[in-house]
Amino acid sequence: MSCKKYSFLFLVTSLAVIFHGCDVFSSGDEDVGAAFSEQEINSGGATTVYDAGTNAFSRPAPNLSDAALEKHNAGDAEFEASFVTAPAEVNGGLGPLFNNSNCSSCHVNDGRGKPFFDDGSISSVLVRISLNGDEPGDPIPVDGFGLQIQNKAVYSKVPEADVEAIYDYITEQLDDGTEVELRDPTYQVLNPYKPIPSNANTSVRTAPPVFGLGLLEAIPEQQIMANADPNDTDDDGISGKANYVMNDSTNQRELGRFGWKANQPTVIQQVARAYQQDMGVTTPYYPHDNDYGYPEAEDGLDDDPELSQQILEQTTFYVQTLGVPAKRNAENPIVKQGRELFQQAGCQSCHTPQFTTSTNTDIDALAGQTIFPYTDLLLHDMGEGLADHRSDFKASGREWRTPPLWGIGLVEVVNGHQSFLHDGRAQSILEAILWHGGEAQKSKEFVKQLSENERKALVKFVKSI
Ligand code: HEC
Ligand code: HEC
Ligand SMILES: [Ca+2]
Ligand SMILES: [Ca+2]
Ligand SMILES: [Ca+2]
Repeated sequence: MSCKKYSFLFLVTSLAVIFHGCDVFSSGDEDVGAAFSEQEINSGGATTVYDAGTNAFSRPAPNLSDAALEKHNAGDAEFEASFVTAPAEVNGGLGPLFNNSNCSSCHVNDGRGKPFFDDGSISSVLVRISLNGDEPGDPIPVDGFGLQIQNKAVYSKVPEADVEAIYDYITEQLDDGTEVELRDPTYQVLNPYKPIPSNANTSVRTAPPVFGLGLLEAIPEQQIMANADPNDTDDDGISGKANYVMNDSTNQRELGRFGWKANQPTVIQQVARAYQQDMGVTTPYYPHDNDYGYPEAEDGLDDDPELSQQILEQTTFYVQTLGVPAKRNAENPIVKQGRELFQQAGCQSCHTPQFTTSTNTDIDALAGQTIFPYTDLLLHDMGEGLADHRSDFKASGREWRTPPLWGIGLVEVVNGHQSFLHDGRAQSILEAILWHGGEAQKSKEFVKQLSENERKALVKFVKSI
């Protein structure tokens, strides 16, 4: 090979590097922001998985031991298992009242449920009910209905009620004149088996994704409390309040972390509640049918608990050890610009980027991981537009837990729809942002005055998380 050719090649390569460099480091005349670190790209630390397809939420954490992986796989099968009317040889005990017959029909592909079908009929959502109003307090069950409406029942039994959504559309005008349509739902409880008291409050919830939950459970409480500012003493307009909820296995109040109002303290309690309330399946954790004075909720069989402690623990382990998808498009300059705008808008006051899990965890693979979930796991007043007027322990009728944003850009490919916020009303990231009010009003106003390109950059960043 001649020397000439070599230097020519060298010239071409260095030019390419220079042009590539320009592309990455500048857009117009401004610096668009720093590169993402290796740590930030691996959102789940050593539990990170590199799959941006339909199975992105369904991969086991790659750092599980062989024994842990075996338990995870057993739980995977349980998560998919459909339950049937008792008595049955396998997976008996469904209902008599229930919302769905398996976990994965609501948490589709370990992801997000679809809120309502186009005709307004219910899909993978559930409706909480209680006598609570706006003021914080322990949930008060409604006689004959309890704390959740079961809209299905096994053969020959009568479900509690149906629920339907009616969608209206309201227009939000951005500062540059662009109009964005927001889907505004009204819910109706239809055909109750007996009248529902007029002072009962309901709250519609969609099924959130279930990966990375063991990591969120392993964040030390002090790290979460360090961001709490319930009386807004630093006067930045953001409070951040911890929910304290009942741990039914210890009968102690504990920090709530799971559910849209952080009303569950641990993954195992959330899963045991799902078996009991969503599927009507009893476990040693909740050995009784979900009966609150409605005889149809009893199967009359002496078969409780219908599910063993071992299976309950396997299913719990499964959701605790699902890996977190890696950040996508980290090299894209627009994504870097979007991160700057995210910070300028103050989104990170609630969507806290980073935590490190405890070094002392029951599950080895989850210990000491630096993670990027983009949630503070605290409650915030989100304004009247999102209020459900139904309190849940310390959460008022206007407060919601900041949801994690990791993987949110993959919902479309995993679930084939985009439905965001607690009841799935928002059909795009921008719509979700425009519903933000209350403590997040300033962030929303900031987004409204952005140019079209800046809005796109912000959304592209959120979708890369
Ligand atoms: C009828 C639909 C439905 C079924 C069936 C269902 N879930 Fe859920 N799941 C939900 C909804 C809705 C929420 C949010 C509840 C809330 O905010 O109050 C949820 C929340 C959760 C959470 C907390 C997630 C978070 O980020 O806070 C976990 C874990 C979970 N479910 C696991 C399960 C498991 C395991 C099963 C099966 C045993 C199951 N679910 C069955 C709808 C369902
Ligand atoms: C005051 C705290 C707060 C601030 C500031 C805030 N958010 Fe949120 N965010 C929340 C809460 C709480 C919810 C859940 C509300 C609900 O479901 O009703 C949420 C929901 C979302 C969702 C939907 C998540 C899901 O899982 O459905 C997105 C996307 C989002 N926020 C992005 C942003 C962006 C971008 C900003 C900055 C422009 C921002 N948020 C600022 C608290 C905040
Ligand atoms: Ca049962
Ligand atoms: Ca009920
Ligand atoms: Ca504050």
